[in-house]
Amino acid sequence: MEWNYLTTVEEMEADAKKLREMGLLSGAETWEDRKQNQTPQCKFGEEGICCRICSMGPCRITPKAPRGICGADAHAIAGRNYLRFIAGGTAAHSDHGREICHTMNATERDGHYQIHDEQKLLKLAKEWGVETEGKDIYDIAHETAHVGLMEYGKPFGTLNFLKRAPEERQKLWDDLGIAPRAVDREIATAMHMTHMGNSAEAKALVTQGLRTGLADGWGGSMIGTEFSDILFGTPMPKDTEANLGVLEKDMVNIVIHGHDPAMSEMIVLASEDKDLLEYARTKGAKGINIAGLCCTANEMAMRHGVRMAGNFLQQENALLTGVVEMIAVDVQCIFPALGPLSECFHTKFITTSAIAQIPGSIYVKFEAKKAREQGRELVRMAIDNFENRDPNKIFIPKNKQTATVGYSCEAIKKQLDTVTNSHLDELDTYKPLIDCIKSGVIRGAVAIVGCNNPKVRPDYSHIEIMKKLIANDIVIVASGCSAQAAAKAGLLSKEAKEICGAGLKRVCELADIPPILHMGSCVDISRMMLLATGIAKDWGIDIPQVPVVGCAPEWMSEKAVSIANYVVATGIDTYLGIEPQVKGSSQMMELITEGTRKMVGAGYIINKDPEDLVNAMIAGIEAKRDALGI
Ligand code: SF4
Ligand code: MSK
Repeated sequence: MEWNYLTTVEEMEADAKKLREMGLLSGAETWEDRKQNQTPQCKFGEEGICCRICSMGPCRITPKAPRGICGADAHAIAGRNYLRFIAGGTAAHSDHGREICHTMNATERDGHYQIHDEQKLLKLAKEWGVETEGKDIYDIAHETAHVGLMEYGKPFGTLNFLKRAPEERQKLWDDLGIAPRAVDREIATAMHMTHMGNSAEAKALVTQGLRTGLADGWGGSMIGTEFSDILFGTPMPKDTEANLGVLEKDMVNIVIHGHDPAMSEMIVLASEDKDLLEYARTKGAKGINIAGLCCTANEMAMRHGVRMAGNFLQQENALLTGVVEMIAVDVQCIFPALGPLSECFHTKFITTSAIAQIPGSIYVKFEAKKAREQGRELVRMAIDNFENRDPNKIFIPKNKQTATVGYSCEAIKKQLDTVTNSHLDELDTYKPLIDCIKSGVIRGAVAIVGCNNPKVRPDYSHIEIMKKLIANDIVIVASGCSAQAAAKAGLLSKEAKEICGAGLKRVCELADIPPILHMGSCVDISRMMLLATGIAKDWGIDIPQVPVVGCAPEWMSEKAVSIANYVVATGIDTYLGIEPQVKGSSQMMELITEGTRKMVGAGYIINKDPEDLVNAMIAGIEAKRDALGI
């Protein structure tokens, strides 16, 4: 039977168009308007050959002027810009992880934050050598948080989590000198190397890029993920819904946006408080509806089933519906445009972190020791704002899809156990998945991650690439805004098995999973590194041999380049639909595509055409299968 349940990109674009037209009546502008004003974009910036890291500049490279005033050539300038990009991304992910450590350090048995996964905490404490015998779980939490915090600045040694990688990888990283030391040390080294008058050699800059990226993926991000699981619970499959249709006309709508789950956790809890629900009713609302954007949405969807209003380029559209009483943000991927945009509506724009202070917002600094009360105050403020809606400005698109989210590594293994008649000693293994890959029932796996980018048609590449991969029996793990693109289309629903190849469809039926597994937020790409590691270890091969690749078809942020670097350094080829800004240097282009392959066994494959990109991925996976003789 033909299954015709997906929401198409055309339908999403029609919703966006209508919202934009409505917005224009209220004086609102969106990224589409601003993009037009920014076109054409600066070619020197696009090619990475503009340098402004000292005040002798800015210098830009042309055939007539092949060197900056200090003598830096295109390779030096593009390489330094690239490394600074990575350092920015690593800093953002890792500082997020550090904040979560502080939140864990603030946990108390009767406090605002508590421990929700004691087993995971005990396991981590043991891994890190924290004594657990006869100790209160909260003392263990605080000591483990201290060890986590030391990972950012310890003076000696390398990061603790590197020991989780396959031994071949660890040795390779040591031999190449890219095993990251403390997280902050690698970011500082990257900034120091790129200061005026230091490294001008492209290869040295790319090598430090790999080490800085590893400090993110096997450091800051992995800490963020592990500690979030301990604090808020390790995700298990949950049903939810996605797209702007999750906003409710008759309810108080609060949109949470950003990355750090600590603040939004308190808003979600407050929205369930009976007295606040009653208060909302006294104001004429039928209830309190929390909806998420970007990675905060992923965090809350996979632990609470909170519905997802959309991904990165949908943040303005959420406000344009005219029914958002409050948008509360934490850190990262927040458009400064939300300030002026919220003023076109009744929406209260709340910033909560000193890291992301934005004009036009109300700044409520979130503090772990007051968090529960602060969450309640914000919800109350949103309820009070319900009566200020302008009925003439309301349009809620109908489109929404069901989705199953929350496939942590633990959840994937648990689900796989349902397909085999595993003996107890076979539990906690990826062997059923490996058997499926070996037999060809599943050809391989792709990790699809990353943002939207106005340089390409939003969501189109994500969705088209995913559809073709699953039709070719390739299972997908997804995170971040890519996972939300899939959710909006309906590809995270179990029914999406109907558009899979026969092999993957059968696996989805047996394991009761969707063909695209939602693994969480951007920091949760660290989960994907552990998944690849687990498969390689259980298979008995090195990571680059596994028929698994990564893909970021619409990436835009510094964080994405940091991610791409740790994925490549982990030995996983990474397919990009947006070009890194280094094209002005032939050396840099060679280094990021082929040079890293010689070092770590993986590199970038770059193609702006989604059809060509997905075909290259399928060919890449088949080549890995051939090499294994399967
Ligand atoms: Fe120009 Fe060199 Fe200064 Fe860069 S570091 S701005 S290339 S003089
Ligand atoms: S939110 S980094 S736009 S994936 Fe993690 Fe989305 Fe990219 Fe932000």
